[in-house]
Amino acid sequence: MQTQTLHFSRPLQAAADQRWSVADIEALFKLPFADLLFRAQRVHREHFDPNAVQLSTLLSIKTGGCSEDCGYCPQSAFHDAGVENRKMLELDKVVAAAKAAQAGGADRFCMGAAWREPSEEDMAAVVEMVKAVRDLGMETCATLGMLNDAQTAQLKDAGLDYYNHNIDTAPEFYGNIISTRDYQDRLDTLERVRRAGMHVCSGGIIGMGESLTQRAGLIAQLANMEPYPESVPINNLVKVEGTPLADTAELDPLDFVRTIAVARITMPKASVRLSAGRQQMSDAVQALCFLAGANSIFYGEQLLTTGNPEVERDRALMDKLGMYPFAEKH
Ligand code: SAM
Ligand code: DTB
Ligand code: SF4
Repeated sequence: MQTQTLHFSRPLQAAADQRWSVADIEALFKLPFADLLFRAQRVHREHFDPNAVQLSTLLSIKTGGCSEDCGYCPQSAFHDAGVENRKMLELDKVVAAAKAAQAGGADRFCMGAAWREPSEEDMAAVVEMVKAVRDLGMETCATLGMLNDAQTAQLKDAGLDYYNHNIDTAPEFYGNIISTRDYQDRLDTLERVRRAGMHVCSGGIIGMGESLTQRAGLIAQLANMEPYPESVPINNLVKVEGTPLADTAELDPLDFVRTIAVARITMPKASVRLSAGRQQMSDAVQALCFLAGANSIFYGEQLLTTGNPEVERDRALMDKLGMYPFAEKH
């Protein structure tokens, strides 16, 4: 990648009414690597303990057979990725998984479902799950697809802390990846989540063949939300055999690190989560991601249908880097 040194008129911390242009963000991406990381690290240290990492554990409460055609996703009914369709997990299984996650050190439990949107019956079951996980004293998160106003109110009442709903990529690239919904559908759900008073968790996937401008476009969409999401998962595409994106060209890991840094600079107070793709990442690249401002990970052997590093590997990595779970020190 061609790099350039730029002097920005924009202060380090943009005022609330300032919007990030795609060009500004693209210029950040093109900074020399050391300048970009230094700037990201400085912003990170202004707002966070740089050695603490927040741990979220994921559980797929309803797997496979989804009616959306997201090109990256092994759970779409449009692709044959060998994922077995399962009915919704029973409440006791969810509670057992949450207790195990808590015992392992996770402070947030995220329940994911392969739905375009939940039905009324689905919602009744999820509400019970949210209440039960909350009663354990964990933070709760769910990702269930599109929601209407009644559903966001139900989740808020149940005590849901975060709702994850990714915008995934830039608006211009969205149609290349998904055809069964449009960008505005995602933005509408996020707006409803915000209005209902829950924390917003929204991010995207890097390495789907998007251009640098489109990568900057994704970050601009997130950073210009008012307010920007409290939690921003940055996923490295997990290439699953049988999905349309299985043969996408390999992303340079340093470009992934750059994306984390740019997210940190443009969304200084957000929790930036180093999300899918960690299993394939070396410890060195993950360390660079933390240096670039990532301060949250998915913790536990499994994401939704694909693998994540073993707990032992993550514990060893944190020890090696002198890092500790956020919940242990705060
Ligand atoms: N169905 C709901 C939805 O789409 O919002 C919730 C579950 S969906 C699996 C949650 C997110 O996982 C997607 O928005 C996408 O960002 C991410 N994801 C899915 N497959 C992925 C893959 N192969 N690599 C990286 N991220 C992926
Ligand atoms: C997010 O941004 N990444 C997580 C979570 N939010 C729900 C999901 C990653 C899924 C990776 C593919 C899989 O395991 O099926
Ligand atoms: Fe369904 Fe979500 Fe997968 Fe898209 S990302 S196919 S909506 S489970």
